[in-house]
Amino acid sequence: MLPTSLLGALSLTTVVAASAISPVLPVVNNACTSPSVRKEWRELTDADKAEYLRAATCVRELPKAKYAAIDAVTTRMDDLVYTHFSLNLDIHFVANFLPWHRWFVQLHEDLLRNECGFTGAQPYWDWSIDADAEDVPNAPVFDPVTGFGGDGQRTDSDEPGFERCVVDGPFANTNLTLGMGWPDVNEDGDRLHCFTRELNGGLGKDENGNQIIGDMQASAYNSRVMNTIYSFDTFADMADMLEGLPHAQVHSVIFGDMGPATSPNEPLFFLHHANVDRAWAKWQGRNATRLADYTGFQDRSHTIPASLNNTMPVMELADTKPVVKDYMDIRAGPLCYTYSSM
Ligand SMILES: [Cu+2]
Repeated sequence: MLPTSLLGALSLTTVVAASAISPVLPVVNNACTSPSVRKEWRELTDADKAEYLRAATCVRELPKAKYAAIDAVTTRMDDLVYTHFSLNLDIHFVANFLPWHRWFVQLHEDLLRNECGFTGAQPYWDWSIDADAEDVPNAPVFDPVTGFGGDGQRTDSDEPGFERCVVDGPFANTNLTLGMGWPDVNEDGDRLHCFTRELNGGLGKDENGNQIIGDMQASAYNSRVMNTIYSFDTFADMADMLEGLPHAQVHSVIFGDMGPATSPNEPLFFLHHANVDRAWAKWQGRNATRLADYTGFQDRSHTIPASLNNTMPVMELADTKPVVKDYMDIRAGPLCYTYSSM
C-alpha cells in the first residue's frame, strides 16, 4: 500500500512544483484528493449504463488469468467466482465480511478498467428505493435494454442447468455459459449452465410450479431496516444485521446465480455489494472512531477475536494478502472513492 500512496504523493509534489504560479494546494494526509464517485444505477445516463454493461460483459468473455490447474475456471470472471466460492466459509458470517467484499468489489472495478477499458466508476444498486416503493420486480436494474435483464424463464431444454435462463439483457447471450454453480452448487467441477435468475418472495411455488414473487420480501431491505442498521453503535452489531438481513435477502430473492456461493456469476452481485459497502461507509461517516472500529471474530465458531492487523484470504486472485486496516477507509490507502449519497 505504501508504494501506491508514495507514488501519489510524489506526483502531487511534482504537480505543485511544476505550477509555481498556482496557490498552495490544501495539505492532505493521503493522495486521495479527487475520489471517484460511485453512483446509484438510476443516476447514470443511458451512455454510462451502456459503458458499464459493456465492460461487465467484456470481463466474462476474457480468458482466465489465474487457477491454471482448475479446469472449471475458464473466464476472467471465473477467477473471481472460484475465489469467492472456495473462500465461502472464510468471508461470510465472520468479521472480515465487509472489508473482504470492499476489497473484492474494488478488484473487480480495477479489472474492468485495466482489462476492459472501463472509464466510469462502479455503480451501486440502492434496493431500499425499490423496496420502499414495493416494486422490486420492476427495479430499473432488471430493464432488458438499460439494465441487466430480467427474471429467468423456463426453456424447452430438459438438460440440467439449461431449464431456466435469463433471456433478455446483455448477459442472455447463449454463448455465455457459466462454468461453476448450477446445476450442482456444491461442486466446483465442470458445471456448465446458462445464466439464470429465479425472482421469488420466499413464499413457495404456485399450482403451475412458478415462484410466487409477491413483494420479494421488501420489508427485509427497505429504508426502515437500513435506519435500524445505521443506529447501531458498534461495528459488530451493525455488520451482523447488514449481512444477515438486507444483504442475505437480496441474494435469496433474486436467486438463480445470485443464490449460491458462486454468486459473482450474477453481474448484479457487484452493484449489490457496492450498496452493502456504501451502507458500511455511511455508518462510518468521516468519524475517526468508526473508521477504526473493527470487532467480532475471525472464525464462525467465535473463538478467535478479529483485529485490524488481520490479513484477508485471496487464494490466487492477488499477489499479496490485503490487510483489514487498509480497507477501513474508502478514501485512504489503496482506496479512493466515495458514494453519490452517503
Ligand atoms: Cu460474498
